[in-house]
Amino acid sequence: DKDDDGDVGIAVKTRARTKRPPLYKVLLLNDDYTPMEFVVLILERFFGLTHAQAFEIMLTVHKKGVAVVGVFSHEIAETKVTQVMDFARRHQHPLQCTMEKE
Ligand code: NFA
Repeated sequence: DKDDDGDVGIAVKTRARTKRPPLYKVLLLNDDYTPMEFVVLILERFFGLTHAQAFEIMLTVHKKGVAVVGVFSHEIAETKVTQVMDFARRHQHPLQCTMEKE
């Protein structure tokens, strides 16, 4: 109370709101031209996958059209997308990589 503080008031508790930052899926899209080995190389180089894991995800993209290659914070996801798009462009492959909020 706003008087002289013997404090006879109502205690109102607020819940500690711990908001986790949103996560983003990084997606790789199929196309008809990018060589399979090039996609495998990208997955090894930028996503730290083993050759076997990289090959498996590459095949999933090839067969299904798209696959999630990893889930990251906004900043890390953006970096991965940029690295993949730059590397593909430098090698003149049309490979597309995007991100979306989980
Ligand atoms: N579809 C491509 C091919 O047959 C391979 C590919 C896989 C491309 C995954 C892009 C992503 N050469």
